[in-house]
Amino acid sequence: MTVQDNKKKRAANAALRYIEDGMVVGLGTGTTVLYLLQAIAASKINILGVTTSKKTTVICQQLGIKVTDIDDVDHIDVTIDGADEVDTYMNGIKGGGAALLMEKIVAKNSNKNIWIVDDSKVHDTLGTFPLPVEVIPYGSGRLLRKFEANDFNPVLRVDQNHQPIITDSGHYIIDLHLGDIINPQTLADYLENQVGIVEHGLFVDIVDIIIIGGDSVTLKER
Ligand code: ABF
Repeated sequence: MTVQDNKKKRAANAALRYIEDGMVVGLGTGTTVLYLLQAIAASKINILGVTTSKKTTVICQQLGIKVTDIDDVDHIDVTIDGADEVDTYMNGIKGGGAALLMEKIVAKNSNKNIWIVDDSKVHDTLGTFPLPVEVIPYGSGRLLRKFEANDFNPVLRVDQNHQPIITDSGHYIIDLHLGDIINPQTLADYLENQVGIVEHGLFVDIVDIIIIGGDSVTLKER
């Protein structure tokens, strides 16, 4: 196991303290969350999971973690997810795993949101990680050109066959290579007003607690 994997696992294990028997728990996507799912399964804590991707649903089924659809619960006690980048204001970029739309739907419907990250994800300002934007395939070429005109350095995310990747919801992902994002909320407001954009990977004022796996575990709380 690499040093970074150890840090991810440390953060994931520290998140267990926020899960109690009988809770409805939003379950994120990514490798750090995989450590969390393994820890939940090993702990025998009885939860009802609401997943953020088909990938996470399959892992839960393999581990014996009960899952249900978001529309079949009246609340989500806590959601624990990863992130691609977090800043010192507790804003984040998510979507590296192409799950940002369902992640944001689950997060926005959760009583509490916790991110588990390794310390390589923490930066003073967002933007080191390219910002994923989920778009409708129809007209995505025009959006690409609009982003290019704005100097957003957009790249349509493709698979190993150079075909556009298709998200669980049937959309494309365009990654914006922006450099430092000085005002995430301003950029979020702009993106949310562009026709054809389904959702973006800026998570502003959403998370309550960030658990950072490093040489030890650090908590950041809003
Ligand atoms: C998820 O966490 C995704 O949006 C993001 O890609 C992932 C982080 O991945 P990992 O935990 O594998 O570093 O929210």
